[in-house]
Amino acid sequence: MINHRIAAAFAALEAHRVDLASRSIADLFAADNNRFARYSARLDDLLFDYSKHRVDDIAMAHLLELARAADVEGKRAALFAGEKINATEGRAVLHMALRNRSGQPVMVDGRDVMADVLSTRARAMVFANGVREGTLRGATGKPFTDIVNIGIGGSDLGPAMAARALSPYIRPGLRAHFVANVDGADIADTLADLNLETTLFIISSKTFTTQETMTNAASARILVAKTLGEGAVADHFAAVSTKLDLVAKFGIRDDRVFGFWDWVGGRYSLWSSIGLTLAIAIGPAHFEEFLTGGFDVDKHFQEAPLEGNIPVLMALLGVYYRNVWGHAAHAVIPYDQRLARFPAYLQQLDMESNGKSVTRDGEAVTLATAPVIWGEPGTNGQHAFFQMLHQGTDVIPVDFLIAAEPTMADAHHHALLFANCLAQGEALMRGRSRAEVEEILTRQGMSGTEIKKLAPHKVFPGDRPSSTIIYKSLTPRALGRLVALYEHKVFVQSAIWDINAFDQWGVELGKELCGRLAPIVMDATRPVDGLDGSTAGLIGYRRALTDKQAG
Ligand code: G6Q
Repeated sequence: MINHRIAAAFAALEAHRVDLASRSIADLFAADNNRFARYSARLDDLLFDYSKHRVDDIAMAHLLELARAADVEGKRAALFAGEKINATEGRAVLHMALRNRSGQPVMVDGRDVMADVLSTRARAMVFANGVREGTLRGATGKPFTDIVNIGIGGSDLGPAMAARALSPYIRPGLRAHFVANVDGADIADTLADLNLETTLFIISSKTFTTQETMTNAASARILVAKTLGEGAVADHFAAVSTKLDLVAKFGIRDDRVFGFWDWVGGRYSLWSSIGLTLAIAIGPAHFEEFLTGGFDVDKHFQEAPLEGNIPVLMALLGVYYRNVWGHAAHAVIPYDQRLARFPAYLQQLDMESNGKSVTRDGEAVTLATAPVIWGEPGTNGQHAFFQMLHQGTDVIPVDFLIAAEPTMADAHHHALLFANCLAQGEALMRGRSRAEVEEILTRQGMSGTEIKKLAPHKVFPGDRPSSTIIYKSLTPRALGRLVALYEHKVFVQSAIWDINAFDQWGVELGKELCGRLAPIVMDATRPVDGLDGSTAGLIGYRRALTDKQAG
């Protein structure tokens, strides 16, 4: 049940929406010369521009009241204090400890965890340096050139996204690869061009039981043993996990195992030893800068007043469009090619965290929760799905992400990239009216009949909202800030919707059913009785296509 104050804030927002719906965003700009300055917030060089949204001071006041009514500040304090806010798993949520630069303790169950955090990281960084410098080598004495991270979900998406984002920082001669899918094509294609003698595998799995990761790890192990000999396994594997006993069984040497803790959720684990492949690739110093970027945002999130607090503003605008305007999707479009995997990373962060239908107390939610998060880099998207953003029947709020200057790329290209990014935000916001279209076509000398036919197709409704996040360049620290901003955005939304953002029970049923189906799929003599008609039919059809006897 949402409390009376929250209900009142939503009612006020609903009532005010009617008023705002009759005013265009362009009108809001016309009425306020200072709108850009007033509707933007900064964190060092990072600027969050939210002036192109359907908000005015009244809407923002209601949204901030909503945050207070939902006790976002109290829930934020509980998060940072290490309370077991992930109640369904009985866990604290303290990935912020991994990037804590304050010198202050971080308490879990009455114990400061910082000493463990720092010593584990120090060990991992020594290992990373050894691989980079070639003091740690493969079984045949050659230095490593290729690092293959085997992991999935939270043990893959973050490091893979970040390694791509920070590719200019990767040491020449080193390559980072990521194998996730149980589809054997993933590992086969990744290894096709690699020399096993110079390849290091890092098995990244919090639980060390995940089907996909264990299957890929076993295949890699067999291959290494077959090609280089069983004795080479110890030299070519390292692991990141919280389950040290299971890692030992796999045969990975103790000094090549890096732990983390159950208070680090999978999709929040990039900051932990799960970042090992990234740390090897970009080096410990850059990895530390990435952590510092996360800490910058933790400080900002805790200290900035709500009205200038970027993750809070991002969250409130998201709630506003989801619950007050009824928009069911949210696009994240980086005008930064190296952030190509950022939308996929955010899909997990946002949709696995907030894709819930019950409140923390287990009651049905009364408000819609996580929108569909999607996106691809600009300008590519402009030549694909932007048509729908501009003229489709659904309004999809957009986050544009762009650097002020390129990181090791051509300045001329970047100027065009930047202009494209701004042009899209402007076009979404301003649109083009029927009268404007008619005037343009008339000027082009088109006849009245032709204009009548063509004009409707050239109208852009406009008033389609977007935020722009701009940062100086995509450094490790800037990336750390971006990731942490979205983490806290997701947290604030969960606080308003009163849901647990840190469990993921919705992924379990499919795993369980797969456990039941896999033996039937593997053995064509097993009967399909008891399965639903479609599942049984599909198994039968596969058996027929693969020339096996239906059981
Ligand atoms: C993330 C989820 C999930 C998890 C993967 C991999 O929050 O829990 O994506 O990261 O299922 O799990 P392991 O690291 O345990 O292999």
